[in-house]
Amino acid sequence: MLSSRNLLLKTKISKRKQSRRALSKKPNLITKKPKLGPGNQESILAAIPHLSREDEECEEVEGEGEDGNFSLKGSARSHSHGVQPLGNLYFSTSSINSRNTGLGNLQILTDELFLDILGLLSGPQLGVLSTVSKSFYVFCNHEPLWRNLVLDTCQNGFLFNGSWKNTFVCAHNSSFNIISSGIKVRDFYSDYLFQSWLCANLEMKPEWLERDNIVRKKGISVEEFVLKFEEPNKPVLLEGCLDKWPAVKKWDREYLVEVCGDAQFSVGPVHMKLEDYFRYSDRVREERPLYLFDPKFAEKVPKLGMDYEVPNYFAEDLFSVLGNERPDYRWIIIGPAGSGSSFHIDPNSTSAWNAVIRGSKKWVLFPPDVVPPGVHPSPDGAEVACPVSIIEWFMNFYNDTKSWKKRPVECVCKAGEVIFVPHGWWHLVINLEDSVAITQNFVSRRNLLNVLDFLKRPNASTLVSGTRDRVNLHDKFKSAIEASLPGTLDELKLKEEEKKKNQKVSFWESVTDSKVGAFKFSF
Ligand SMILES: O=C(O)CCC(=O)C(=O)O
Repeated sequence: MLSSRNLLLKTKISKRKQSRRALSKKPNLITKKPKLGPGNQESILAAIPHLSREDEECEEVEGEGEDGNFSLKGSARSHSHGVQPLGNLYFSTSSINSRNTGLGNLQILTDELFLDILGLLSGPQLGVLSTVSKSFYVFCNHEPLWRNLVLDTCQNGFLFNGSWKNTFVCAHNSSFNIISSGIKVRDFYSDYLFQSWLCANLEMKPEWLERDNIVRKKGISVEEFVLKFEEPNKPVLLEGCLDKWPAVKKWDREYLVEVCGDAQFSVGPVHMKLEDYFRYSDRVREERPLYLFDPKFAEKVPKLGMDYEVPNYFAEDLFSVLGNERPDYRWIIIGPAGSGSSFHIDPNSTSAWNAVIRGSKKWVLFPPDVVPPGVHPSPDGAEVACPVSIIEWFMNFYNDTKSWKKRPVECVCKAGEVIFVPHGWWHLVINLEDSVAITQNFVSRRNLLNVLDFLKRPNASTLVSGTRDRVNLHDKFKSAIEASLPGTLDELKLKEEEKKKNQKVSFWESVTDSKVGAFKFSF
């Protein structure tokens, strides 16, 4: 039995990517990981003491990289099937990779491709295949395969049972309960499978959290907020504006579970009771935990809607002219440490506020003209490819931002604080502890023309989100604004033209010497 061990990691982690729709507020879309290009397949050069011994049961792994580079979570357990990074093969005396011997002719397939093929199979088929060889056993027990099976087959929720495989088996045959945590396979090396385990077990490094360069304000007036932040479209962290929210006092776990009762909330592609979600989030250890992200929470549990009120700064919400036809606009967000939202831009070109009620969140924001490193939007902006997990982005790309001219705006937003996310800004969020938050997206006069332009884009049917009638949203919204606020659009257009004219003048003034009417040159 092994107990605590120090990992000696010298890693160059392979950069895995996943695709997701960028502009929908659905952080847990289950999407396929695109194949990695050769440039991304650097192996992990690691010297990890061999953790794989058959018969070992869940030894705890502790410690920090030799060079202080990576820390594993205190409760981290070694890979349940003993998978090691490929670099370890070079330190092995046997130089056998049982991944290959056990796959036979299929060993030429990449791990991603092989897993994609296994992803086409049913649970029973995977179970049978896992008996073919030790290598098949490891691949067929890869937890994300079972997670997808559970999410595909248990639309009405699931009772998490320690692992996704156990959960699947118990959901389909409640008398059957697998207790074993699995067999360790000796000499199995795979960067791809190892990375998944590593990302699930890594602690956020202190240096990823220390940069806090957002502007913080307490008690500013609405006018100041509009002038200094909303008008120039800049993020700000607002302190002290949730002081009167009953939610801040009341929303501990016991209260929420009681008040929510049997209400079913959206968790990725499934719906589940809050109590069942907590059962999952307390037990799970995965690189991208499912996030509870529900746009109808206040309709489902009206008491939740009564426990908070929109801060004054965001009171104007012009989508409300659409009544019930407005796109989704408010969400309760609940998730464990490590859950969060990978890089995206908010839907329909709206701005947002996000209020933390419990826990804390690390934010990284890039302005609209800067695509974050490691993020690849499709030309029409409808799809984004980015690393599979948020922690993977930090491992592989965070350091790149240090040398960028336009460095991101960053902060840790704690319970009781609210962040303003201006429209068009890329943002990534990771929960540092179990967190509960409320977020709302809104359109004010400052952003109305821009939202209307967005809704009118030729590919509105793929870009617009949060509503069924994506194509007609522009016309409906415009007509409703004209009916409820006559003259507003003309007024705003006039103002915008004035602004453009002034900008032109000031640019002209900046390149000419206005007194002599000649160009200014500087050599
Ligand atoms: O995970 C979070 O709290 C952030 C959510 C988010 O980015 C969003 O609602 O756009």
